[in-house]
Amino acid sequence: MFDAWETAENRCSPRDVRRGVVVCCTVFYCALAWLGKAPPRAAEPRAVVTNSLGMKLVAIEAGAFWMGSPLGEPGRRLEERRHRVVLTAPFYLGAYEVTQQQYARVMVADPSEFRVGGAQAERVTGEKTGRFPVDSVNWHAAVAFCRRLTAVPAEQAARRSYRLPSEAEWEYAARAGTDGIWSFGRRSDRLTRHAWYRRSSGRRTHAVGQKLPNSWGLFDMYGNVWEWCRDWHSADYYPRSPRQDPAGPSTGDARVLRGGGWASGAARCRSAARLRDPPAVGDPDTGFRVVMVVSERESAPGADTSRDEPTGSAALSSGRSRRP
Ligand SMILES: [Ca+2]
Repeated sequence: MFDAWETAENRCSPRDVRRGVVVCCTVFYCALAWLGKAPPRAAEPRAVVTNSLGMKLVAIEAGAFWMGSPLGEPGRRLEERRHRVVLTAPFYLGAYEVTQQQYARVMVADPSEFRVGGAQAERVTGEKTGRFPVDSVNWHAAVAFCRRLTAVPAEQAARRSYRLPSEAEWEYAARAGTDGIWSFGRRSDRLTRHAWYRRSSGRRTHAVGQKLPNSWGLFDMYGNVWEWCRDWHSADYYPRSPRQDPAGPSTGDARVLRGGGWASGAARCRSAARLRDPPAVGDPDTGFRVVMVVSERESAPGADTSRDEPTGSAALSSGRSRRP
């Protein structure tokens, strides 16, 4: 009988062994995820471009994902209806939020409250805030930053243009291939390792890039400052949004913000959490990061949100939000 087991037909082939390993690993990881103890995903090597301003931008591939949150997710709001989204074009996304130093070099002025001379200077006494995220920036000013950066001769020569991310692009990047509450899992006690938020921030912003990134190399996607997206906000948009490259409603009275900020609770920092603010409002927990697109054509295209951008002082004025 034992001889029979030793026949070539009955020996485990290398393929059988590999299958066994894959099955065991899958069961193991599913079990950990079910228990909320999924190990952090290893960082995936991705192309990073450094532009003429010193900003690092991470290559994000086209792909599909589940946008929104499932029924039962803690902190979920009705507007987060889960749906499938396909992004058909690759893009680059800032590895960090735009900093005060970068903003000031492009826009000359800096609206930030968390800096010397700012309205909340006493909270950052003795600190160099150049690498803190720009705060108190309204949507119009963020769009103007993208346009002016696109017009920089070195960026034109490299055929690179800048804009705000669409809401779908932002969530796709924040999830980094995951579909849970946060890219690192579902345990809120781990958020302090990834985010400056209500329980970890000391009620102020912090230099970008100090917390753990997600597996695509993106820092501070949760917390520090809320990040403007390009889209108009509508609470009932998801059920009617196109599956492919959704760009938000055609009009509205508020723009989308994502990721939570230094004053936010854990629920507001979820991958699916949405916020809205009028575009002329810039709160001290509001900033942004940029998308970069490299053109194949001879001349780089301009930022594509100019139709909504006012000119002059209106672009830089800042009010306070009436957030829900
Ligand atoms: Ca952020």
